Amino acid sequence: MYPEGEARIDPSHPRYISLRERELLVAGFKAGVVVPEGLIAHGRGEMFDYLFGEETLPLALTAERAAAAALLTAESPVISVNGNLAALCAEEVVQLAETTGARIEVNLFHWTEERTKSIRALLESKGAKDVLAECPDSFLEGVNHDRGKCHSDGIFSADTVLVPLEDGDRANALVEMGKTVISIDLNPISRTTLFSSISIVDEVMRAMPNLVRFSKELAGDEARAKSIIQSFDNAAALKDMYRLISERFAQLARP
Ligand code: PTJ
Repeated sequence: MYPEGEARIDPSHPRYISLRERELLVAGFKAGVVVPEGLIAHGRGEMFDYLFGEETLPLALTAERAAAAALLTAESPVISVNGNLAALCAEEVVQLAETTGARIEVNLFHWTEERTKSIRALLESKGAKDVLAECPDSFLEGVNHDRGKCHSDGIFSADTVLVPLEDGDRANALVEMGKTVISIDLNPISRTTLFSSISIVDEVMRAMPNLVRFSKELAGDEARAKSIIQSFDNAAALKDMYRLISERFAQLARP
């Protein structure tokens, strides 16, 4: 789908992965999947990724394992897909839905029927089945923008929702409804990260394959999955993350 972008970047470039990711988003923008605001959002994320050395921290891996366990043991899990996630990780969304039995729902901040259709088509081209997209028939209370539009047999009735690159309002509304909310957001102090039940502070293109891997590893071992969830403490994990970031700066500040 993205020959133009892929052809321009030489894999020997030291920032190849990051540059390729940008090209995927630009191609997604040209295809009507990503909104211009999505390009800005990505830049905000990249800035935070420098704090983590552009790699998955062990703390993030622990959250990813707990998230996979939560999706596997949920009654009605849903993966919420926006434009950026579709452009970057469509295949992993489909794989994760397959390994965890989660439904896929297209949910947009900058909502248009046309975009929901394009994103559904992109997911289907990667093998997704039964994607909830057009014609949302429910609305989340407490969300005063289009992100509140959802499907009654998807996000509205789900017990566990994975929300990559989210805004805080909806994450909070979903938690208020009693759902387990799993976020993926590079900003360690965003409202989404602070409100979520399991906050994955990692780059989405690193986090999603990890979720797929962990869900394959844990599939069929419900006891282990449940014990992983029980021993995971989100608030403590975030505090450890803040400590790690401050230590990194303290080290840099040493004479
Ligand atoms: O497709 P739509 O219409 O639903 O719109 C999607 C965007 C992303 C434009 C919309 O959700 C939005 O405006 O998001 P925000 O409020 O800018 O939040 C995006 C969050 O995701 C920020 O905290 C970023 O740090 C973070 N982020 C951006 N890119 C990545 C990321 N986190 C992980 N991986 C990334 N690649």
